[in-house]
Amino acid sequence: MAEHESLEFGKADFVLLDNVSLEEFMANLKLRFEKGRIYTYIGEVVVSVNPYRAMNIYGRDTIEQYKGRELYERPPHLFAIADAAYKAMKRRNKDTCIVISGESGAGKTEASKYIMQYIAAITNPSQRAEVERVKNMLLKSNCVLEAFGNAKTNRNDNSSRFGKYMDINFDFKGDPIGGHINNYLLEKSRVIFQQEGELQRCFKCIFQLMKGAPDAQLRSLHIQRDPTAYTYIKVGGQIKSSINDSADFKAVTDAMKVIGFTTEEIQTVYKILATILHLGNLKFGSDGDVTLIENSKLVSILGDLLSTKDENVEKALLYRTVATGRDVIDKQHTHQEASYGRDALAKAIYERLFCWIVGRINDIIEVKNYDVRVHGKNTVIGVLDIYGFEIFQNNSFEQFCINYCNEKLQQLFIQLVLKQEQEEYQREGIPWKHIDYFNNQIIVDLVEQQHKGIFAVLDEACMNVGKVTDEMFLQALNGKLVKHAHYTSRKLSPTDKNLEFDRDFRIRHYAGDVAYSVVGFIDKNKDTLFQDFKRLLYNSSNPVLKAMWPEGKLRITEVTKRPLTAATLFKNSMISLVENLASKEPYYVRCIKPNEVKSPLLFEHERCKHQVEYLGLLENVRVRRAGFANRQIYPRFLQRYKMISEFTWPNHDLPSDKEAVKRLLQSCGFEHDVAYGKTKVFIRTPRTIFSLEEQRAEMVKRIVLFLQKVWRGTL
Ligand code: AD9
Ligand code: MG
Repeated sequence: MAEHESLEFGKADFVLLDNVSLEEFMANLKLRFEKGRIYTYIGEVVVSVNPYRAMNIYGRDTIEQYKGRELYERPPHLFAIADAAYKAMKRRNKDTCIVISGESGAGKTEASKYIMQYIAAITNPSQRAEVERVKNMLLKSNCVLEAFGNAKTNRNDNSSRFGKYMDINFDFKGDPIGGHINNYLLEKSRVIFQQEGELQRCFKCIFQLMKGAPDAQLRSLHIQRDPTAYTYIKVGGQIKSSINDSADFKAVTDAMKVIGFTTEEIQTVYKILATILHLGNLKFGSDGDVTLIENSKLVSILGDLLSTKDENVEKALLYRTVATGRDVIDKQHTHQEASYGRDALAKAIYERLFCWIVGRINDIIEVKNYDVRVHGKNTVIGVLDIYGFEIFQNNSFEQFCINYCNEKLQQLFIQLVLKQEQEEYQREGIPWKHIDYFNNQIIVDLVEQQHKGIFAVLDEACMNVGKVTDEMFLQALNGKLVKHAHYTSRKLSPTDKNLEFDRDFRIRHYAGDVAYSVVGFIDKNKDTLFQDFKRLLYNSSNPVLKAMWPEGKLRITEVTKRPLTAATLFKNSMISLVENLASKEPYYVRCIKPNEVKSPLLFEHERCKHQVEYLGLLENVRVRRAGFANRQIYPRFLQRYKMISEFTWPNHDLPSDKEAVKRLLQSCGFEHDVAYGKTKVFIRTPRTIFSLEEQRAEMVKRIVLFLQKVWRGTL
């Protein structure tokens, strides 16, 4: 427990509060925020409040202060938790993970970067060139992923629009030797549309290209510097570039080079961005029954950028090849289908580009030539930085997935921190007053349960052969979930003033109520991209582009399988993410956003209180306070510490190991700080463990000296 700070900064660990009440918790959080102490512990959990200003607490000297130290020795910091995860990994050969959670704009991505910087700074003392190279690439990959996966939203100027889980692999010396990134559902609808009237922008890389690329490069891409010239990115209304776009373009391009992207690959990346901008400007018209492209000049630009013939581009935009029995025919799109196809193409090539970038980074950073027999066990630290819970003016399928993901992570926190802990005390017969918390499993089930869950109902609607509308999907939901305590809609609660539209359904999430508009759910879930586009891209003479679209190889008659829906893919990826995290030793960073206006001075009491409540922090303090920092089964405890007591060294004659441990702890004066369970001894404060460790080290030294004397015959 961190007690070393002066009380004028408040309590460094919420466990030390005099009374565990919401008022005291909030008062302490506020005091610390105002005094510039943005981190506070709950045992080993770090609570962080976004300072919204540059803090001088991440430099080299601070890193040195935390390196190799125990949590309680220094003021609370992300570095301490990173060090704890690192030590657990190195000393005990454990895979660990750091789960960073909190709502949009709370500081998760910044925290994940500081954690990675810390790990990079404390490893590889011998400056091995290969390890330096890996570290550099791991850090540089952040810059590239942020450019392609982040965007300005009305909640955060640099909002992650994808989820990221990064494993860092270590060798037996504890030095990073590689890594792997898993990315989760990119909000690709942002490519073609950003909510109007808000501070929303398209992905950062688009603006970086426009502002930062040299004239010649832009000319070759047929791109103007003026964002208002492009339909897709001017929808949001906020088209001002940010100050950094130009410098960032250079930094991102350099980072891609350092990571190992070839010149051709980098050029293709920017060609794809240009393709998207041009696609947005493509207009369809009609001549009688025939659908036409009005600005056909763009077709030849697209042909040029995609390294394919103009007529192929035109055909893919206007026709669809369909197999009817044995015949294959070209069916012309209606005006509406053509527009749909164009937008689907823009979104799909962006998403594919993003996944390809992640894949390329993985190819380069993955651990190579590692032989367990030579190098020992390869362990990992995983860092999870995923989109935070969000509520916009208009919430759609993407927000639904993002908020479901946050429900899953909250459930993991409950499982690991609240539930398991209490269950163990009960199992072991330790006197325990149960601490109540809201278990959100019911909401997780509401979304993911087979047959009855919202995803299942959505998938069923999408399976129907006939035309199913979003409204029909809503009706199906209303029918299935009429009695669910966390679900409602205008139809089910006609007098509810907070439900504005007929098209909305509302979920009572653990973090608050969110109304989702069903408009677009069916389309986004089906996520159809006409096969013709896949073939178009696969047949490009640009090998990089071609490699991104391997499925374009299939002829129309060979495509039989219906692809998995977006919801099913996302659900499966979340389930495996949670399984992966649960298999590691978890460390938590809980981020809080102090205000909505990005101010370093404002601590909005109600906003913060709401977050503290839904993150379950008070319950966390209660469990922690009533709980024990360390537990060990009796034989293992004895094995480690028996030498520090005359009653147990070298062997004990007590009736059981439990009795022996009792006697040992009594003789050392730790009786007040422990409890005896059926199979384990529970130790309340870490200090007791450290003290036992010190005494053990001292005794081991003496025993070794003694034995040396015996051997030398000098005793
Ligand atoms: V989202 O779910 O991706 O929309 P995050 O990731 O939680 O969100 P982010 O880390 O991007 O939020 O933080 C938002 C902004 O707060 C940053 O761009 C910084 O301007 C600011 N911030 C966050 N943490 C710190 C910090 N430790 N020091 C200084 C910070 N500024
Ligand atoms: Mg983020």
